[in-house]
Amino acid sequence: MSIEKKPLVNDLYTADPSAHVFNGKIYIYPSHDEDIDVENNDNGDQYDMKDYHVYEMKDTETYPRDCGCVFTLKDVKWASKQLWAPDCAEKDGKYYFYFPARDKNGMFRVGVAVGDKPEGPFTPEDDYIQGTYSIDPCCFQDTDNKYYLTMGGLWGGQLDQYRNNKWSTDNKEPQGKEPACTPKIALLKDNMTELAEELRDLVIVDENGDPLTGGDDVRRYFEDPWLFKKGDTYYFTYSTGTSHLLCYATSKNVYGPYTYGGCILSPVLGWTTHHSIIEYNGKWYLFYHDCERSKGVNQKRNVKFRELTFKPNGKIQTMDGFDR
Ligand code: FUB
Repeated sequence: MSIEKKPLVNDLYTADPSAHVFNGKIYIYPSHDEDIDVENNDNGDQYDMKDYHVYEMKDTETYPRDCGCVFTLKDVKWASKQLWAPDCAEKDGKYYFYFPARDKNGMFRVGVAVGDKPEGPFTPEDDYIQGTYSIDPCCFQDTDNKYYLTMGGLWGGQLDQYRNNKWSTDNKEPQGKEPACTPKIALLKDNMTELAEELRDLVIVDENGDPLTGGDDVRRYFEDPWLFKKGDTYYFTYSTGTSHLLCYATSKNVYGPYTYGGCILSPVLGWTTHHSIIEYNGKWYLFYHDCERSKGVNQKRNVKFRELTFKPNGKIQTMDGFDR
């Protein structure tokens, strides 16, 4: 029986799956949701994660193996709480696990932990990556072997409190026709643990080339950046948060601007929607989460995957998040 669209992990709650193919196997780097019943708020306090597990899939027919806990909050010197959506990249036989957490001042930053194997364990660096802020790091390896880090999330993720990489509580989420907040992107240094440049705006534009606006909540970026390349086209994929969609935008330049392309997945059960996309054995797959196992409790999520279809013109076929 196919395991597509089924919860892949059934003993822990898992969310925010970043999938990668390393050494011919699929590795999933998810958040580990705590089994807690708490009030929800817009600050995301209900997502109070304290460690990470990594999962290994030997193929797309077999449930993943839990490779165990790869590090905990206590191992991260600079962090105070909330180990949110991570990602992982390989370079020269070393594995770099990128993760967001609140620092001791309550500000979200992105850290990195280094290991020798895709399944971990990973040792967190003593401090967060200087110049980073907000949440949801995604590390993209380009075909020229340059690596880029993208990040950003509104509300609890604090992206709306920044302009030109400067933080102020005077900065508010753009409304109406104001240009939307942009996710951020920067080249990584060769050591993979530092930014090679300041974070840049990754601008998403509409069919007329105009930046998406804050009021356009079915298209504008909210959180959950993912970047991949198909042929000579970069696909930037993301969640619209408040409208609960996974969407995509394309560009011929890694820095953008990216032109909005459409919806990948309609809302799933639960408030958040979060994903990654990989090519494996000639097919494309969407990894995502919903709240099926907890019957809709937002902070108790489960990761899933399903095949993704590209049309001949490069457009992505929209799928129904409730089609199980
Ligand atoms: O898991 C905590 C947060 O929820 C993630 O960082 C967001 O993308 C959303 O899925």
